[in-house]
Amino acid sequence: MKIPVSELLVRYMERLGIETIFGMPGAHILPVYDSLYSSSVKTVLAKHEQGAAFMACGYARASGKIGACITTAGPGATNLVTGIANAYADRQPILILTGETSTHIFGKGGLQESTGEGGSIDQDELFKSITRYRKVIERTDYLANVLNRTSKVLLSPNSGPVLLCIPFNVQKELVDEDLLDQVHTQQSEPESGNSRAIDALTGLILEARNPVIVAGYGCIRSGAQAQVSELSESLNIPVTSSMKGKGVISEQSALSLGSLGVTSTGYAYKYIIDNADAIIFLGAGFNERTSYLWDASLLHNKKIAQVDSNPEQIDKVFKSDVAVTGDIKSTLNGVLSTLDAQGVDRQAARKQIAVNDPVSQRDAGSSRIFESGFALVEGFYKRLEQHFPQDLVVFDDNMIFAQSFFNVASGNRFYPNSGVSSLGHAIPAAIGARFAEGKPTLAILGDGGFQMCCMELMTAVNYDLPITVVMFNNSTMGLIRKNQYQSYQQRYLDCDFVNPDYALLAQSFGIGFQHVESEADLDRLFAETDFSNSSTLVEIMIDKDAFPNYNSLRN
Ligand SMILES: Cc1ncc(C[n+]2csc(CCOP(=O)(O)OP(=O)(O)O)c2C)c(N)n1
Ligand SMILES: [Mg+2]
Repeated sequence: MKIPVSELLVRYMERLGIETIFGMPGAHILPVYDSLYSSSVKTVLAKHEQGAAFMACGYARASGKIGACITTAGPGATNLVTGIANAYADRQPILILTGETSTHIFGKGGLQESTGEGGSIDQDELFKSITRYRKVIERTDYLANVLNRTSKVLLSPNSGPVLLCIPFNVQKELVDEDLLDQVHTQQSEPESGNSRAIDALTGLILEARNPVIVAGYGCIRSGAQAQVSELSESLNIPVTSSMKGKGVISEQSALSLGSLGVTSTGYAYKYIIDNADAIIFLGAGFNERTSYLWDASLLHNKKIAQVDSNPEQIDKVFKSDVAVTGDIKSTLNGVLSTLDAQGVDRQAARKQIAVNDPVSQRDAGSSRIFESGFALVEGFYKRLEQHFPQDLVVFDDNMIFAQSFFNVASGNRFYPNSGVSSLGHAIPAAIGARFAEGKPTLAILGDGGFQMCCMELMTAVNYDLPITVVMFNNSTMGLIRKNQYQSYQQRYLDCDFVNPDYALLAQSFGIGFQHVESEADLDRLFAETDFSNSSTLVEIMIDKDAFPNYNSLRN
Protein backbone atom coordinates (compact mmCIF):
# COMPACT_ATOMS: atom_id res chain seq x y z
CA MET A 1 0.00 0.00 0.00
CA LYS A 2 1.14 3.54 -0.69
CA ILE A 3 1.37 5.94 2.23
CA PRO A 4 2.71 9.50 2.50
CA VAL A 5 6.32 9.97 3.58
CA SER A 6 5.04 11.77 6.69
CA GLU A 7 3.15 8.62 7.69
CA LEU A 8 6.14 6.42 6.94
CA LEU A 9 8.35 8.55 9.19
CA VAL A 10 5.86 8.28 12.04
CA ARG A 11 5.70 4.50 11.67
CA TYR A 12 9.48 4.43 11.61
CA MET A 13 9.54 6.30 14.94
CA GLU A 14 7.04 3.84 16.39
CA ARG A 15 9.26 0.94 15.34
CA LEU A 16 12.26 2.63 16.95
CA GLY A 17 10.31 2.68 20.22
CA ILE A 18 10.01 6.47 20.30
CA GLU A 19 7.17 7.28 22.69
CA THR A 20 7.28 11.06 22.93
CA ILE A 21 8.31 13.85 20.56
CA PHE A 22 8.95 17.39 21.84
CA GLY A 23 8.59 20.46 19.66
CA MET A 24 6.49 23.15 18.12
CA PRO A 25 4.56 23.05 14.85
CA GLY A 26 4.84 25.41 11.90
CA ALA A 27 3.34 25.29 8.44
CA HIS A 28 6.30 23.48 6.86
CA ILE A 29 6.07 20.44 9.15
CA LEU A 30 2.30 20.12 9.48
CA PRO A 31 2.01 17.00 7.28
CA VAL A 32 4.15 15.09 9.83
CA TYR A 33 2.11 16.54 12.69
CA ASP A 34 -1.02 15.37 10.91
CA SER A 35 0.40 11.85 10.68
CA LEU A 36 1.23 12.02 14.40
CA TYR A 37 -2.44 12.72 15.12
CA SER A 38 -3.36 9.05 15.23
CA SER A 39 0.02 7.66 16.28
CA SER A 40 1.16 6.11 19.57
CA VAL A 41 3.95 8.71 19.59
CA LYS A 42 2.80 11.42 21.99
CA THR A 43 3.50 15.03 20.98
CA VAL A 44 4.56 17.60 23.58
CA LEU A 45 4.28 21.30 22.80
CA ALA A 46 7.19 23.21 24.36
CA LYS A 47 7.33 26.97 24.87
CA HIS A 48 10.55 27.33 22.89
CA GLU A 49 12.34 24.87 20.63
CA GLN A 50 15.46 25.06 22.84
CA GLY A 51 13.28 23.76 25.64
CA ALA A 52 12.03 20.98 23.35
CA ALA A 53 15.63 19.94 22.62
CA PHE A 54 16.56 19.92 26.32
CA MET A 55 13.39 17.93 27.06
CA ALA A 56 14.48 15.34 24.51
CA CYS A 57 17.93 15.25 26.16
CA GLY A 58 16.39 14.77 29.63
CA TYR A 59 14.08 12.10 28.28
CA ALA A 60 16.97 10.22 26.65
CA ARG A 61 19.25 10.50 29.69
CA ALA A 62 16.64 9.31 32.15
CA SER A 63 15.20 6.50 30.04
CA GLY A 64 18.16 5.35 27.94
CA LYS A 65 15.74 5.49 25.00
CA ILE A 66 15.76 7.62 21.87
CA GLY A 67 14.61 11.23 22.39
CA ALA A 68 12.91 13.12 19.58
CA CYS A 69 12.20 16.72 18.55
CA ILE A 70 10.11 18.22 15.78
CA THR A 71 10.12 21.80 14.51
CA THR A 72 9.29 23.88 11.52
CA ALA A 73 11.87 25.23 9.06
CA GLY A 74 13.96 28.35 9.70
CA PRO A 75 13.50 29.78 13.22
CA GLY A 76 12.04 26.56 14.60
CA ALA A 77 15.20 24.71 13.63
CA THR A 78 17.65 27.47 14.58
CA ASN A 79 16.07 27.69 18.04
CA LEU A 80 17.05 24.05 18.61
CA VAL A 81 20.76 24.66 18.23
CA THR A 82 21.98 24.88 21.86
CA GLY A 83 19.90 21.91 22.97
CA ILE A 84 21.15 19.81 20.08
CA ALA A 85 24.74 20.93 20.72
CA ASN A 86 24.19 19.66 24.26
CA ALA A 87 22.98 16.29 22.96
CA TYR A 88 25.95 16.08 20.60
CA ALA A 89 28.46 16.77 23.37
CA ASP A 90 26.71 14.22 25.61
CA ARG A 91 26.30 11.62 22.83
CA GLN A 92 22.55 11.40 23.39
CA PRO A 93 20.43 9.66 20.72
CA ILE A 94 18.05 12.35 19.50
CA LEU A 95 16.05 12.19 16.27
CA ILE A 96 15.16 15.64 14.92
CA LEU A 97 12.57 16.18 12.22
CA THR A 98 12.32 19.62 10.64
CA GLY A 99 10.32 20.97 7.74
CA GLU A 100 11.63 22.86 4.73
CA THR A 101 10.12 24.76 1.82
CA SER A 102 9.01 22.61 -1.13
CA THR A 103 11.83 21.58 -3.48
CA HIS A 104 10.38 23.39 -6.52
CA ILE A 105 10.81 26.74 -4.78
CA PHE A 106 14.37 26.14 -3.49
CA GLY A 107 16.41 29.27 -4.07
CA LYS A 108 13.44 31.49 -4.88
CA GLY A 109 13.09 33.08 -1.47
CA GLY A 110 10.48 30.85 0.12
CA LEU A 111 9.15 31.89 3.54
CA GLN A 112 11.60 30.56 6.16
CA GLU A 113 13.55 28.77 3.43
CA SER A 114 16.76 27.36 4.90
CA THR A 115 18.45 25.74 1.92
CA GLY A 116 21.40 28.12 1.70
CA GLU A 117 20.25 29.04 -1.81
CA GLY A 118 19.15 32.46 -3.00
CA GLY A 119 20.52 34.16 0.10
CA SER A 120 18.61 31.98 2.56
CA ILE A 121 20.24 30.55 5.70
CA ASP A 122 21.86 27.14 5.31
CA GLN A 123 20.32 24.90 7.97
CA ASP A 124 22.31 21.87 6.90
CA GLU A 125 25.59 23.76 7.33
CA LEU A 126 24.39 25.15 10.66
CA PHE A 127 23.83 21.67 12.10
CA LYS A 128 26.93 20.15 10.54
CA SER A 129 29.07 20.23 13.67
CA ILE A 130 26.35 19.19 16.14
CA THR A 131 24.81 16.15 14.48
CA ARG A 132 26.28 12.71 13.80
CA TYR A 133 24.20 12.32 10.67
CA ARG A 134 21.88 14.65 8.81
CA LYS A 135 20.04 14.66 5.50
CA VAL A 136 17.80 16.96 3.52
CA ILE A 137 15.45 14.37 2.03
CA GLU A 138 14.77 15.71 -1.44
CA ARG A 139 13.86 12.35 -3.01
CA THR A 140 12.27 9.15 -1.84
CA ASP A 141 14.29 6.58 -3.78
CA TYR A 142 17.05 6.63 -1.13
CA LEU A 143 14.70 6.83 1.85
CA ALA A 144 15.39 3.28 3.12
CA ASN A 145 19.13 3.99 3.04
CA VAL A 146 18.69 7.26 4.88
CA LEU A 147 16.59 5.61 7.59
CA ASN A 148 19.08 2.76 7.95
CA ARG A 149 21.88 5.25 8.49
CA THR A 150 19.69 7.08 10.97
CA SER A 151 19.04 3.84 12.91
CA LYS A 152 22.73 2.99 12.88
CA VAL A 153 23.61 6.24 14.63
CA LEU A 154 20.65 6.33 17.01
CA LEU A 155 21.11 2.73 18.14
CA SER A 156 24.88 2.95 18.54
CA PRO A 157 26.43 3.06 22.04
CA ASN A 158 28.19 6.25 20.96
CA SER A 159 25.16 7.92 19.59
CA GLY A 160 24.24 11.53 18.96
CA PRO A 161 21.69 13.70 17.20
CA VAL A 162 20.40 12.89 13.72
CA LEU A 163 18.60 15.58 11.74
CA LEU A 164 16.16 14.69 8.98
CA CYS A 165 14.96 17.76 7.11
CA ILE A 166 11.99 17.02 4.89
CA PRO A 167 10.73 19.54 2.32
CA PHE A 168 6.99 20.16 2.49
CA ASN A 169 6.17 18.49 -0.85
CA VAL A 170 8.30 15.43 -0.05
CA GLN A 171 6.40 14.89 3.22
CA LYS A 172 3.26 14.44 1.10
CA GLU A 173 4.76 12.19 -1.59
CA LEU A 174 3.49 8.62 -1.61
CA VAL A 175 5.83 5.68 -1.01
CA ASP A 176 5.37 1.97 -0.59
CA GLU A 177 4.80 1.12 3.10
CA ASP A 178 6.89 -2.08 2.64
CA LEU A 179 9.90 0.18 2.43
CA LEU A 180 10.00 0.06 6.23
CA ASP A 181 10.76 -3.65 6.13
CA GLN A 182 14.15 -2.79 4.64
CA VAL A 183 15.00 -0.63 7.65
CA HIS A 184 16.53 -2.04 10.83
CA THR A 185 15.23 -0.65 14.10
CA GLN A 186 16.57 -3.07 16.71
CA GLN A 187 19.48 -2.42 19.05
CA SER A 188 22.25 -5.00 18.86
CA GLU A 189 23.91 -6.47 21.94
CA PRO A 190 26.63 -4.16 23.32
CA GLU A 191 30.12 -5.47 22.70
CA SER A 192 32.53 -6.12 25.54
CA GLY A 193 36.26 -5.66 25.22
CA ASN A 194 38.15 -8.57 23.68
CA SER A 195 39.24 -11.43 25.93
CA ARG A 196 42.94 -10.53 25.88
CA ALA A 197 42.15 -7.01 27.04
CA ILE A 198 39.84 -8.38 29.75
CA ASP A 199 42.58 -10.73 30.96
CA ALA A 200 45.04 -7.83 31.09
CA LEU A 201 42.56 -5.70 33.03
CA THR A 202 41.88 -8.52 35.49
CA GLY A 203 45.63 -8.97 35.97
CA LEU A 204 46.16 -5.27 36.64
CA ILE A 205 43.35 -5.25 39.22
CA LEU A 206 44.72 -8.32 41.01
CA GLU A 207 48.30 -7.06 41.07
CA ALA A 208 47.49 -3.61 42.42
CA ARG A 209 47.88 -3.15 46.17
CA ASN A 210 45.63 -0.12 46.42
CA PRO A 211 43.64 0.50 43.26
CA VAL A 212 40.94 3.17 42.94
CA ILE A 213 38.06 3.05 40.48
CA VAL A 214 37.06 6.32 38.79
CA ALA A 215 33.49 5.74 37.64
CA GLY A 216 32.06 8.00 34.96
CA TYR A 217 28.86 8.52 33.06
CA GLY A 218 29.76 5.58 30.81
CA CYS A 219 28.85 3.28 33.74
CA ILE A 220 25.39 4.81 33.92
CA ARG A 221 24.89 4.70 30.14
CA SER A 222 25.74 1.05 30.04
CA GLY A 223 23.76 0.21 33.22
CA ALA A 224 26.89 -1.16 34.89
CA GLN A 225 26.12 0.00 38.44
CA ALA A 226 25.68 -3.54 39.82
CA GLN A 227 28.92 -4.73 38.20
CA VAL A 228 30.94 -1.77 39.53
CA SER A 229 29.51 -2.39 43.01
CA GLU A 230 30.30 -6.09 42.87
CA LEU A 231 33.88 -5.49 41.78
CA SER A 232 34.35 -2.79 44.40
CA GLU A 233 32.73 -4.68 47.29
CA SER A 234 34.16 -8.11 46.64
CA LEU A 235 37.76 -6.88 46.28
CA ASN A 236 37.45 -3.89 48.63
CA ILE A 237 38.30 -1.30 45.99
CA PRO A 238 37.27 2.30 46.74
CA VAL A 239 35.35 4.20 44.08
CA THR A 240 35.36 7.87 43.21
CA SER A 241 33.40 9.33 40.34
CA SER A 242 33.35 12.14 37.86
CA MET A 243 30.54 14.65 38.36
CA LYS A 244 28.45 12.69 35.83
CA GLY A 245 29.22 9.40 37.52
CA LYS A 246 27.84 10.40 40.93
CA GLY A 247 25.77 7.55 42.31
CA VAL A 248 27.28 4.71 40.23
CA ILE A 249 27.94 3.14 43.60
CA SER A 250 26.07 4.63 46.53
CA GLU A 251 27.93 7.70 47.73
CA GLN A 252 26.70 6.80 51.20
CA SER A 253 28.70 3.59 51.09
CA ALA A 254 31.96 3.24 53.02
CA LEU A 255 33.78 2.41 49.78
CA SER A 256 32.79 5.68 48.13
CA LEU A 257 35.41 8.41 48.09
CA GLY A 258 32.86 10.96 46.87
CA SER A 259 33.37 12.65 43.56
CA LEU A 260 36.67 13.72 42.09
CA GLY A 261 37.15 17.21 40.74
CA VAL A 262 38.24 20.75 41.23
CA THR A 263 34.89 21.72 42.76
CA SER A 264 34.71 18.71 45.11
CA THR A 265 35.87 18.49 48.73
CA GLY A 266 39.24 17.25 47.57
CA TYR A 267 38.98 14.05 49.58
CA ALA A 268 39.24 11.67 46.62
CA TYR A 269 42.12 13.68 45.15
CA LYS A 270 44.12 13.42 48.36
CA TYR A 271 43.27 9.75 48.77
CA ILE A 272 44.54 8.94 45.27
CA ILE A 273 47.76 10.92 45.68
CA ASP A 274 48.51 9.47 49.13
CA ASN A 275 47.48 5.86 48.60
CA ALA A 276 46.66 4.63 45.14
CA ASP A 277 49.05 2.56 43.06
CA ALA A 278 46.54 1.97 40.24
CA ILE A 279 43.60 3.86 38.78
CA ILE A 280 40.85 2.16 36.82
CA PHE A 281 38.88 4.60 34.70
CA LEU A 282 35.46 3.18 33.84
CA GLY A 283 33.63 5.33 31.29
CA ALA A 284 35.18 8.44 32.77
CA GLY A 285 37.06 11.09 30.85
CA PHE A 286 39.96 12.91 32.46
CA ASN A 287 38.59 16.29 31.61
CA GLU A 288 39.41 19.73 32.98
CA ARG A 289 37.35 19.53 36.14
CA THR A 290 37.70 15.85 37.01
CA SER A 291 41.45 15.92 36.49
CA TYR A 292 42.12 19.12 38.43
CA LEU A 293 43.18 20.73 35.16
CA TRP A 294 45.11 17.63 34.10
CA ASP A 295 47.16 17.56 37.28
CA ALA A 296 49.95 15.08 36.47
CA SER A 297 50.48 14.13 40.12
CA LEU A 298 47.14 12.34 40.11
CA LEU A 299 48.51 9.75 37.69
CA HIS A 300 52.16 9.84 38.70
CA ASN A 301 53.70 6.41 39.41
CA LYS A 302 50.39 4.63 39.07
CA LYS A 303 49.27 1.88 36.76
CA ILE A 304 46.37 3.05 34.67
CA ALA A 305 43.54 1.07 33.14
CA GLN A 306 40.79 2.55 31.03
CA VAL A 307 37.53 1.00 29.82
CA ASP A 308 35.33 3.00 27.47
CA SER A 309 32.88 2.13 24.73
CA ASN A 310 33.94 5.24 22.85
CA PRO A 311 37.30 4.72 21.10
CA GLU A 312 37.79 8.51 20.99
CA GLN A 313 38.07 8.55 24.78
CA ILE A 314 40.83 5.93 24.91
CA ASP A 315 44.25 7.48 25.53
CA LYS A 316 42.78 10.96 24.89
CA VAL A 317 44.80 12.75 27.56
CA PHE A 318 46.84 9.98 29.20
CA LYS A 319 48.43 6.75 28.09
CA SER A 320 46.97 3.76 29.88
CA ASP A 321 48.79 0.53 30.67
CA VAL A 322 45.65 -1.43 29.83
CA ALA A 323 43.03 0.04 27.50
CA VAL A 324 39.75 -1.74 26.78
CA THR A 325 37.38 -0.48 24.14
CA GLY A 326 33.99 -1.94 24.88
CA ASP A 327 30.75 -1.76 26.79
CA ILE A 328 31.46 -1.34 30.50
CA LYS A 329 28.79 -3.68 31.82
CA SER A 330 29.78 -6.55 29.51
CA THR A 331 33.48 -5.90 30.08
CA LEU A 332 33.08 -5.99 33.89
CA ASN A 333 30.98 -9.12 33.61
CA GLY A 334 33.96 -10.49 31.68
CA VAL A 335 36.36 -9.47 34.47
CA LEU A 336 34.16 -10.99 37.18
CA SER A 337 33.83 -14.28 35.34
CA THR A 338 37.58 -14.30 34.59
CA LEU A 339 38.23 -14.01 38.33
CA ASP A 340 36.00 -17.01 38.89
CA ALA A 341 37.42 -18.96 35.95
CA GLN A 342 40.94 -18.39 37.34
CA GLY A 343 39.76 -19.72 40.69
CA VAL A 344 40.59 -16.44 42.46
CA ASP A 345 39.54 -16.47 46.11
CA ARG A 346 37.99 -13.02 46.24
CA GLN A 347 38.07 -12.91 50.02
CA ALA A 348 41.82 -13.53 50.01
CA ALA A 349 42.32 -11.07 47.16
CA ARG A 350 40.66 -8.18 49.02
CA LYS A 351 42.73 -4.99 49.10
CA GLN A 352 43.95 -3.60 52.39
CA ILE A 353 42.67 -0.07 51.91
CA ALA A 354 44.02 2.81 53.94
CA VAL A 355 40.80 4.32 55.30
CA ASN A 356 38.11 2.94 57.54
CA ASP A 357 35.30 5.37 57.09
CA PRO A 358 35.64 7.54 54.01
CA VAL A 359 32.14 9.05 54.25
CA SER A 360 32.69 10.95 57.49
CA GLN A 361 36.24 11.95 56.57
CA ARG A 362 34.97 13.17 53.24
CA ASP A 363 32.20 15.28 54.75
CA ALA A 364 34.59 16.75 57.29
CA GLY A 365 36.70 18.07 54.41
CA SER A 366 33.88 19.88 52.67
CA SER A 367 34.54 23.20 54.37
CA ARG A 368 37.57 23.66 52.14
CA ILE A 369 35.39 24.70 49.20
CA PHE A 370 32.41 26.12 51.02
CA GLU A 371 33.75 28.04 53.96
CA SER A 372 30.64 29.98 54.87
CA GLY A 373 27.34 31.22 53.62
CA PHE A 374 26.09 27.91 52.24
CA ALA A 375 24.56 26.36 55.35
CA LEU A 376 21.06 26.38 53.86
CA VAL A 377 22.28 24.71 50.69
CA GLU A 378 24.02 22.02 52.71
CA GLY A 379 20.94 21.63 54.91
CA PHE A 380 18.77 21.26 51.85
CA TYR A 381 20.88 18.44 50.40
CA LYS A 382 21.15 16.60 53.71
CA ARG A 383 17.38 16.61 54.05
CA LEU A 384 16.99 15.58 50.42
CA GLU A 385 19.18 12.53 51.06
CA GLN A 386 17.08 11.55 54.07
CA HIS A 387 13.76 12.18 52.36
CA PHE A 388 14.65 10.19 49.26
CA PRO A 389 16.59 7.00 49.96
CA GLN A 390 15.64 5.99 46.40
CA ASP A 391 13.62 6.78 43.28
CA LEU A 392 14.59 10.44 43.06
CA VAL A 393 15.61 12.01 39.74
CA VAL A 394 17.63 15.25 39.92
CA PHE A 395 18.66 17.52 37.05
CA ASP A 396 21.11 20.06 38.35
CA ASP A 397 22.52 23.11 36.56
CA ASN A 398 24.38 24.43 39.61
CA MET A 399 26.29 21.20 40.14
CA ILE A 400 29.10 22.36 42.37
CA PHE A 401 26.92 22.52 45.47
CA ALA A 402 25.72 19.00 44.85
CA GLN A 403 29.19 17.71 44.08
CA SER A 404 30.18 18.24 47.69
CA PHE A 405 26.90 18.29 49.59
CA PHE A 406 24.80 15.58 47.96
CA ASN A 407 25.68 11.93 48.56
CA VAL A 408 23.77 10.23 45.77
CA ALA A 409 22.31 6.86 46.77
CA SER A 410 22.47 4.11 44.15
CA GLY A 411 18.66 4.08 43.86
CA ASN A 412 18.64 7.79 43.00
CA ARG A 413 19.71 9.44 39.77
CA PHE A 414 21.76 12.62 39.53
CA TYR A 415 22.08 14.34 36.14
CA PRO A 416 24.39 17.34 36.25
CA ASN A 417 24.29 19.84 33.42
CA SER A 418 27.00 18.32 31.30
CA GLY A 419 27.09 18.47 27.52
CA VAL A 420 27.78 22.11 26.73
CA SER A 421 26.86 23.22 30.29
CA SER A 422 24.28 25.66 29.03
CA LEU A 423 22.10 27.63 31.39
CA GLY A 424 18.40 27.13 30.72
CA HIS A 425 18.71 23.35 30.81
CA ALA A 426 17.49 21.92 34.14
CA ILE A 427 13.78 22.73 33.97
CA PRO A 428 13.10 21.41 30.45
CA ALA A 429 15.43 18.43 30.96
CA ALA A 430 13.57 17.49 34.15
CA ILE A 431 10.27 17.80 32.30
CA GLY A 432 11.56 15.48 29.57
CA ALA A 433 12.69 12.96 32.19
CA ARG A 434 9.34 13.16 33.97
CA PHE A 435 7.64 12.17 30.72
CA ALA A 436 9.88 9.10 30.63
CA GLU A 437 9.49 7.99 34.25
CA GLY A 438 6.85 8.71 36.89
CA LYS A 439 9.40 9.33 39.66
CA PRO A 440 9.71 12.48 41.79
CA THR A 441 11.82 14.80 39.64
CA LEU A 442 13.75 17.90 40.68
CA ALA A 443 15.26 20.69 38.60
CA ILE A 444 17.94 22.55 40.58
CA LEU A 445 19.32 25.82 39.26
CA GLY A 446 20.25 29.42 40.02
CA ASP A 447 18.02 32.43 39.57
CA GLY A 448 19.93 33.45 36.42
CA GLY A 449 19.38 30.03 34.91
CA PHE A 450 15.77 30.04 36.05
CA GLN A 451 15.00 33.22 34.16
CA MET A 452 16.35 31.62 30.99
CA CYS A 453 13.86 28.76 30.94
CA CYS A 454 11.12 29.38 33.50
CA MET A 455 8.34 29.53 30.91
CA GLU A 456 8.83 25.80 30.33
CA LEU A 457 7.30 25.32 33.78
CA MET A 458 4.04 26.08 32.01
CA THR A 459 4.71 23.07 29.79
CA ALA A 460 4.72 20.96 32.95
CA VAL A 461 1.48 22.63 34.04
CA ASN A 462 0.01 22.13 30.58
CA TYR A 463 0.55 18.37 30.73
CA ASP A 464 -0.28 18.03 34.42
CA LEU A 465 3.24 16.85 35.04
CA PRO A 466 4.51 17.33 38.59
CA ILE A 467 8.06 18.61 38.95
CA THR A 468 9.83 20.44 41.77
CA VAL A 469 12.06 23.37 40.86
CA VAL A 470 14.66 24.37 43.44
CA MET A 471 16.09 27.80 42.71
CA PHE A 472 18.94 29.45 44.59
CA ASN A 473 18.17 33.15 44.81
CA ASN A 474 21.24 35.35 45.16
CA SER A 475 20.14 38.07 42.69
CA THR A 476 23.32 37.54 40.75
CA MET A 477 25.11 35.32 38.29
CA GLY A 478 27.03 33.91 41.23
CA LEU A 479 29.79 32.13 39.34
CA ILE A 480 30.51 35.19 37.24
CA ARG A 481 30.56 37.37 40.37
CA LYS A 482 32.96 34.88 41.96
CA ASN A 483 35.35 35.13 39.02
CA GLN A 484 35.17 38.95 39.04
CA TYR A 485 35.84 38.86 42.79
CA GLN A 486 38.78 36.48 42.50
CA SER A 487 40.43 37.65 39.31
CA TYR A 488 39.12 41.10 38.32
CA GLN A 489 39.49 43.17 41.50
CA GLN A 490 35.75 43.09 42.26
CA ARG A 491 34.96 45.09 39.11
CA TYR A 492 31.47 43.58 39.02
CA LEU A 493 29.83 43.96 35.63
CA ASP A 494 26.68 42.30 34.28
CA CYS A 495 26.33 39.81 37.06
CA ASP A 496 23.81 41.38 39.48
CA PHE A 497 20.15 41.69 38.51
CA VAL A 498 16.68 42.24 39.92
CA ASN A 499 14.43 39.24 40.55
CA PRO A 500 10.66 39.11 40.20
CA ASP A 501 8.43 38.26 43.16
CA TYR A 502 8.65 34.47 42.92
CA ALA A 503 5.67 33.84 45.18
CA LEU A 504 3.50 35.77 42.73
CA LEU A 505 5.17 34.09 39.77
CA ALA A 506 4.39 30.64 41.17
CA GLN A 507 0.85 31.71 41.97
CA SER A 508 0.28 32.97 38.43
CA PHE A 509 1.64 29.68 37.05
CA GLY A 510 -0.78 27.81 39.31
CA ILE A 511 1.93 25.88 41.17
CA GLY A 512 2.98 25.60 44.81
CA PHE A 513 5.64 27.82 46.35
CA GLN A 514 8.11 27.52 49.22
CA HIS A 515 10.40 30.31 50.40
CA VAL A 516 13.45 29.22 52.39
CA GLU A 517 15.65 31.51 54.45
CA SER A 518 16.10 29.44 57.61
CA GLU A 519 16.55 25.86 58.79
CA ALA A 520 12.94 25.91 60.00
CA ASP A 521 11.84 26.80 56.46
CA LEU A 522 13.77 23.77 55.20
CA ASP A 523 11.92 21.54 57.67
CA ARG A 524 8.62 23.00 56.51
CA LEU A 525 9.58 22.53 52.86
CA PHE A 526 10.13 18.79 53.34
CA ALA A 527 7.07 18.40 55.56
CA GLU A 528 4.69 20.16 53.19
CA THR A 529 5.90 19.57 49.64
CA ASP A 530 4.27 16.83 47.61
CA PHE A 531 7.19 15.91 45.36
CA SER A 532 5.23 13.21 43.58
CA ASN A 533 1.90 14.70 42.61
CA SER A 534 2.14 18.46 42.26
CA SER A 535 4.55 21.10 40.99
CA THR A 536 6.32 23.45 43.38
CA LEU A 537 8.79 26.28 43.03
CA VAL A 538 11.24 26.35 45.94
CA GLU A 539 13.23 29.56 46.42
CA ILE A 540 16.30 29.19 48.66
CA MET A 541 17.89 32.50 49.60
CA ILE A 542 21.69 32.66 49.52
CA ASP A 543 24.17 35.45 50.04
CA LYS A 544 25.51 36.95 46.81
CA ASP A 545 28.88 37.52 48.49
CA ALA A 546 29.35 33.90 49.55
CA PHE A 547 31.76 32.38 47.05
CA PRO A 548 32.88 28.78 46.73
CA ASN A 549 36.59 28.68 47.37
CA TYR A 550 38.00 27.28 44.14
CA ASN A 551 39.41 28.61 40.93
CA SER A 552 38.72 26.61 37.82
CA LEU A 553 40.53 28.81 35.34
CA ARG A 554 44.09 28.18 34.24
CA ASN A 555 45.90 31.43 33.49
C1 LIG B 1 23.75 29.74 27.93
C2 LIG B 1 24.85 30.13 28.88
N1 LIG B 1 25.24 31.42 28.91
C3 LIG B 1 26.23 31.80 29.77
C4 LIG B 1 26.84 30.88 30.58
C5 LIG B 1 27.98 31.31 31.52
N2 LIG B 1 27.58 31.17 32.93
C6 LIG B 1 27.99 30.12 33.68
S1 LIG B 1 27.44 30.19 35.25
C7 LIG B 1 26.64 31.64 34.95
C8 LIG B 1 25.88 32.32 36.07
C9 LIG B 1 24.74 31.51 36.56
O1 LIG B 1 23.94 32.26 37.44
P1 LIG B 1 22.80 31.56 38.24
O2 LIG B 1 22.02 30.67 37.38
O3 LIG B 1 22.06 32.61 38.97
O4 LIG B 1 23.59 30.60 39.26
P2 LIG B 1 24.55 31.05 40.47
O5 LIG B 1 25.95 30.98 39.94
O6 LIG B 1 24.18 32.42 40.90
O7 LIG B 1 24.31 30.01 41.53
C10 LIG B 1 26.82 32.06 33.63
C11 LIG B 1 26.23 33.30 33.06
C12 LIG B 1 26.40 29.54 30.47
N3 LIG B 1 26.92 28.54 31.20
N4 LIG B 1 25.39 29.20 29.63
MG1 LIG C 1 22.26 33.32 40.90
